[in-house]
Amino acid sequence: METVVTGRNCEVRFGQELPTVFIAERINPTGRKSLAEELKLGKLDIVERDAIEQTNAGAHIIDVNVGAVGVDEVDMLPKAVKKVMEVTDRPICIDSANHKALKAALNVCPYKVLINSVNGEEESLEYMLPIVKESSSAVICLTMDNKGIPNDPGERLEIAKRIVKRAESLGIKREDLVFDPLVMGAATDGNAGRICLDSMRLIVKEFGVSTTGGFSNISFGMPDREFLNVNFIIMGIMAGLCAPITDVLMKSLAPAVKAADFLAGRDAYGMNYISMYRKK
Ligand code: THG
Repeated sequence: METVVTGRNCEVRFGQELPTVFIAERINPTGRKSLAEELKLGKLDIVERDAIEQTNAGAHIIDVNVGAVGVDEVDMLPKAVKKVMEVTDRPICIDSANHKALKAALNVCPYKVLINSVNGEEESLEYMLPIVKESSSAVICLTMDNKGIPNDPGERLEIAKRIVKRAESLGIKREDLVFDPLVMGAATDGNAGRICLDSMRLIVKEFGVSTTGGFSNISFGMPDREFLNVNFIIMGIMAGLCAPITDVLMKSLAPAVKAADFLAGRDAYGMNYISMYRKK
């Protein structure tokens, strides 16, 4: 099973048997005051610069999130998506919980995007899944519902089952469902990493689907976040992680992931691993 998304001149594929794909996370005002201030003023200079920088750093897909207090998402999300499409040919991941903003953004994008996200809550299933179907998009599915985020991996799997059932009843294909077993901060819950990866293994075993997750969430409040983030992504790869949402500007990310893909059997004959050394 392979998930496909498209950009202006390219197609990006990911799945259990394919090399890891990076969803670049930096266009997100959460925890980034300068970007939040700019978006409030209706400006897109940082968005433009981030899109270019992340593309040059090896981003496969660009996540676009403009949600912040004082920002009109319905107005700004399509503008940001347009700006990103102007400066990069990469596929886009539209990151918004606001279905009106999501629709507006889809209207300006002629390619197959990744919608971020739907979850197990009735309201989310009701609003988001028809948009996914109508726009022929792929969608990130969060294993949480109206009761919150379960600590038990078996319960996260149950939520995943409900989402698969609902999506398939609308005719959405399984390869267009990308599961996010939810990465929480390890600083506040020392078991967060293990619970997330155990959930991922269960979901992959049950459905064989593609997976993602906000892998930078693991290190909130900790020193040397890059070290923790990269190590957690490496652990994720052995548990079936296909396309982490991550900071592609981290220098140690790409070489570590090339090694992990090879060791996990996702890089036949180590061709990608070897070609990295040829370039050096
Ligand atoms: N799952 C899905 N989507 C998501 C998340 C998820 N989208 C948002 C988020 N979580 C993933 N993206 C980020 C983006 C930035 C950071 C963490 C996750 C981050 N930013 C720095 C901070 O807040 O301290 C600031 C960076 C800077 O200033 O340069 O850590 O879980 N589906």
